[in-house]
Amino acid sequence: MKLSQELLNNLVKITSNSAIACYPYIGKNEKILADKAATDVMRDQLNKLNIDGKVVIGEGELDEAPMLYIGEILGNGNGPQIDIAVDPVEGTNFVAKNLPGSMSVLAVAEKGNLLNAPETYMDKIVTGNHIPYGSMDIDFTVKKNINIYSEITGKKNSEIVVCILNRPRHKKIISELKKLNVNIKFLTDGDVSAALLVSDKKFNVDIYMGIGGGPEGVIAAVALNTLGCNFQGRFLFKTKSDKRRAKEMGIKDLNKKYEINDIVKGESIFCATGITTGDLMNGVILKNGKYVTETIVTHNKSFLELVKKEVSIT
Ligand code: VTB
Repeated sequence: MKLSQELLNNLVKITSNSAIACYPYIGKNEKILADKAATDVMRDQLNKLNIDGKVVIGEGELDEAPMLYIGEILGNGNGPQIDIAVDPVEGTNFVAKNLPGSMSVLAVAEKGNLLNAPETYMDKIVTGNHIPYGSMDIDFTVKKNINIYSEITGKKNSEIVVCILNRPRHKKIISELKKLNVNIKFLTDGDVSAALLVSDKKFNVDIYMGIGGGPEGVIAAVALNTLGCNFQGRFLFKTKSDKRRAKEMGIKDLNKKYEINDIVKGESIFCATGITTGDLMNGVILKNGKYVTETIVTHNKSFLELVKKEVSIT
């Protein structure tokens, strides 16, 4: 394996430590400080790894440093060449307000195997591995997608749960879902974890849909790939500078619909550590002077699927 078990263990430690770095900021209404604390730890610890890494999904461009920026080189250079996607704090508002569901996230793939994506919105549709590939499509109407889902699963509309970000841009989709008598799970933020909720029946989410962050879509796709779920997305480029930036990053067709295989290839690892407790995992706990964290990990080549790992750090 090119991405070793040692690398995986190190990544778990890094997201754990960046989650712990946020602990003092939970419920302090300081989302910028929380993000900076997590980012500093993530950068510092990634730089110590035996990797020749490059950030392909980050939090902005060079001029927006100190965030981990697209194109930033990480690691000591002595190891595998890898592409890195970072989201030091997914759900900064959740940390600031002490609400459920914030996490610290890293995803890696062999060099050239993770989509280089700009910071823009993405229209997404995500379903679990019980739905055959290609059944549903972001270009179908909401009604058609729901009908297809209902036919495949035998569920009535009133038994289907669709998860979507609660945003004005989704007014039309939401009103169609209501008309169809489909249940809605509204998100305030955090569509990386929301996309993963389709992966297991216990989360009671059938479909994730709507417009969220593009980087978050790419990161979620790494985990969904290992889990055998379906993900389709299309970037939305509004301004001229968005479009120019996308072209510079190698995106030729701005209207392309991305399937998982267009986003991540080869070996990949996804790691997410809870900061505040959410649907997927517990948040950071401080007990007897030790921090205990919970991380979910996927590694497609070792068939590691949503394994939870606990790390204690004194
Ligand atoms: C989502 C959500 C993120 O951004 O991607 C969202 O998952 C999209 O942007 O947690 P808007 O808030 O502008 O709708 C976040 O909320 C923050 O990165």
